[in-house]
Amino acid sequence: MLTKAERIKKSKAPQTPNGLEGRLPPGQTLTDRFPILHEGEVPRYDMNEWTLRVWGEVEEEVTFTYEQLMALPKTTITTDIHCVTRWSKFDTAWEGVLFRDVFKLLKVKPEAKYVMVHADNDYETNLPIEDLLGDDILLAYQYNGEPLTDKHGWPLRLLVPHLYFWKSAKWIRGFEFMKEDRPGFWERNGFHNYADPFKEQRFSGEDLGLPEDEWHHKDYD
Ligand SMILES: Nc1nc2c(c(=O)[nH]1)N[C@H]1C(S)=C(S)[C@@H](COP(=O)(O)O)O[C@H]1N2
Ligand SMILES: [Mo]
Repeated sequence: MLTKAERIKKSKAPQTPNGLEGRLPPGQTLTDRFPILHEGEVPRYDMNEWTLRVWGEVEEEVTFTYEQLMALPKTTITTDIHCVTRWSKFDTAWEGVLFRDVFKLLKVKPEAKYVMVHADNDYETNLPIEDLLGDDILLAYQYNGEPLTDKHGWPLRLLVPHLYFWKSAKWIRGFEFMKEDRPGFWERNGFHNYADPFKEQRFSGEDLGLPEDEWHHKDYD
């Protein structure tokens, strides 16, 4: 049984079409469709119960309701996205709250350097805090002018355009601030810890534990 990382390693790298160098990362193919990829089932929510929780290296834990997040300033972003399974999509349009605008409301301890993003169902992905403070890092609730669909992460997903798309966790539920880095789900399963698509940071080089049939929920819209 091939793991996801092993399968991608075996896939043939496409040639970058002329004129797209610099914008299309190496080994990627452009798509107009919007693939749907995730582990497990699409979660269902009672929005009266839904929260986004912040904990770890913070002076105070904070829990946001959806209403509180919706009341924060809105930001719209048009950006390219790149998935490690070799598709990229240009000019995707998102609306949400800048991570930075939420960060300002928190009392994160100075010794915190990393964030573990917690999402349903039992998904985690790790990033340096610095990578979340840019002006294109969103907690997104709209795509192309419409509310996110369930499959693309409604009610709230992270958008981190400069890293492979597995870092853009769907169905986010919490941020854990950490002094030391710790690998998330794909980062423990053969994928790169940082994941810069322009440097082709796809794999970790370690042994892989996850068979492909455990992530077969692949779909498009
Ligand atoms: N909660 C959660 N978020 C997730 C995943 C997941 O399995 N669970 N998969 C990641 C991966 S591997 C990819 S490529 C993108 C896909 O997002 P999309 O389905 O909107 O294209 O979601 C990321 N976010
Ligand atoms: Mo992915």
